[in-house]
Amino acid sequence: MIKISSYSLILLLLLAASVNAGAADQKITVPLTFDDYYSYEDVVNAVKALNKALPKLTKLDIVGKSEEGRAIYCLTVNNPATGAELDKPGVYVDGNIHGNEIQATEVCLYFLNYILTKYGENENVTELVDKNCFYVIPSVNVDGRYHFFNDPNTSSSNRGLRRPKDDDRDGLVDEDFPDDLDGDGNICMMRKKDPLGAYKTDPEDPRLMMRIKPGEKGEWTLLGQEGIDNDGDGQINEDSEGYVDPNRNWGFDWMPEYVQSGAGDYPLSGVGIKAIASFVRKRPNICMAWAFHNSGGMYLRGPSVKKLTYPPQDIQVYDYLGEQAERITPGYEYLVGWKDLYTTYGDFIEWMVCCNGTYGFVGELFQSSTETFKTREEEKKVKPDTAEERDFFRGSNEVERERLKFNDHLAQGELHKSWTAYDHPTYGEIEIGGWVKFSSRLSAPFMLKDLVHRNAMAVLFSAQNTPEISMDVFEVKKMENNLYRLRVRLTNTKAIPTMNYYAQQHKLYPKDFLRVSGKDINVLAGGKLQNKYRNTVSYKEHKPELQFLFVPGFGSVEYQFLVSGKGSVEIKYDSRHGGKITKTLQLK
Ligand SMILES: [Ca+2]
Ligand SMILES: [Ca+2]
Ligand SMILES: [Ca+2]
Ligand SMILES: [Ca+2]
Ligand SMILES: [Zn+2]
Repeated sequence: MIKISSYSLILLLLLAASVNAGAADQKITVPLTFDDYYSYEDVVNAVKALNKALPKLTKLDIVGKSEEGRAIYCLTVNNPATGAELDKPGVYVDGNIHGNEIQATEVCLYFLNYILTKYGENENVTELVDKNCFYVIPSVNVDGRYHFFNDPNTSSSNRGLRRPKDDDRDGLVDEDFPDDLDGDGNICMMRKKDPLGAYKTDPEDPRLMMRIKPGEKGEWTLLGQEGIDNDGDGQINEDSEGYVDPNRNWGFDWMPEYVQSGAGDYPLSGVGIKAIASFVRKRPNICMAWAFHNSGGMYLRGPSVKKLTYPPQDIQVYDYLGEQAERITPGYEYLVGWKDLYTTYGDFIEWMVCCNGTYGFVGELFQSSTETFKTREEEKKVKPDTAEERDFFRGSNEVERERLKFNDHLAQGELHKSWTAYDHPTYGEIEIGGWVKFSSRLSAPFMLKDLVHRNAMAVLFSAQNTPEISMDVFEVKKMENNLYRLRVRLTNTKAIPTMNYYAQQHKLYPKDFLRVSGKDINVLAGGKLQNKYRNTVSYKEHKPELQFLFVPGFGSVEYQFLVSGKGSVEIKYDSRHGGKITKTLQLK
């Protein structure tokens, strides 16, 4: 009897769940809106809605599944009328590889929504979509996103992969998460009144504490994040989810856990990470990659370690794109990973650049400096200008006081929880309070639209600069009876070369080729035309009909062929990143 009733209850629950899922489906329509954050389910419904609204321009793939079996979606944007996917420069964009960095997904969704809804209306966008193929994975760490929305968290928890790991080596895995003691959905901080404590109340704002000076009397001891000792081992919150950092688990310059924390057991051990790697490897046309994160207001390029160098010609390309991105999003800085931030091993963008030969940027969204409550004049007196000043202010109450004013007057108190009494099983009488989950690294929703638009435009600028190649047979000269001289020019009107210099240096894949062929012709000689006026040519010794080359950004290359015979001649250019062009002509 009990069995039957609980069974029917489950059925009812399932039914209710599917009705709800249907309702959520209907809720999200194109154009998407960006006035609040999308949950994992919302993201799935959003990419489905985009795919459904523009079926000719889009293809929706499940790239793979996560550790917990959630689908990782990629929406591919390609106009088949202007060519096949792999024949066009590929631009890859993803976000939310760190589960808590949720607005990175909104940048991806905004970018998709923008190019798809403006297609056919806006000339620049139409041109951009016709020329490129876009691969957009809005949420990489889908488990992290799911748990960030659905579980109590800080703004920094649920970053990693859901690969259980015994952090405190007690034989149990993930057995002591922080606990939402007061049940408000956030993991905040705990403090206890203590005359021997190292902190006292900040006289300017009693919600803040500051370190006591030597000799001063203390008032508070900080007890860390909200939680209890779940496994009774004497420690609190010592073993929560994971930890494998999905952005330290890639295949280039991977280092084990004792060198790089969060590395995982071996490269690409994350199941979703491996699936994305395979997906990318099947798309050799990708020449530009973006990965969005959420801390600091930066456009970062590699190298991510000091010992690695990029060729200077690649750095010119990065500077061109990075400096423009800085202008598009005022306040963001274009920086170099290892030098300006810190060394990382096994990160995604470095894998894109150094294994796949793309260009790549990490977009670190969110700047706390935009959360201001001051006039410009007042702000100048407080806001740190230089990196040294920023370091000085970091962790000081100067910045925290400003954040609290923003919380009070622009978010009406929703970002910070006031200290409230709680009876803790281990610590006794304590207080719980501090910043809530949807604060700190996340823009207040009213600021979201500006953030996603500017960052999507930085991606768009790089996509406007993927190789755009034209072929010009600028001379067909009859030398004598059946001997002809052909001169071919390949021109790139954009900044990104058809093969980056790092990929050439490390022979990551074959160069572009230019092939001259025809049924009744014979290519006697062929090579790069160094100077067309002085007729200097570097002839290739073997197989002169097939030339290996690349076309630099904002530049051109010229080739010369000596051909005997007559009739139809086909000249074919084939490039991973620059597309394919074929021209035919008649020798007579
Ligand atoms: Ca453990
Ligand atoms: Ca763990
Ligand atoms: Ca414990
Ligand atoms: Ca334990
Ligand atoms: Zn991140």
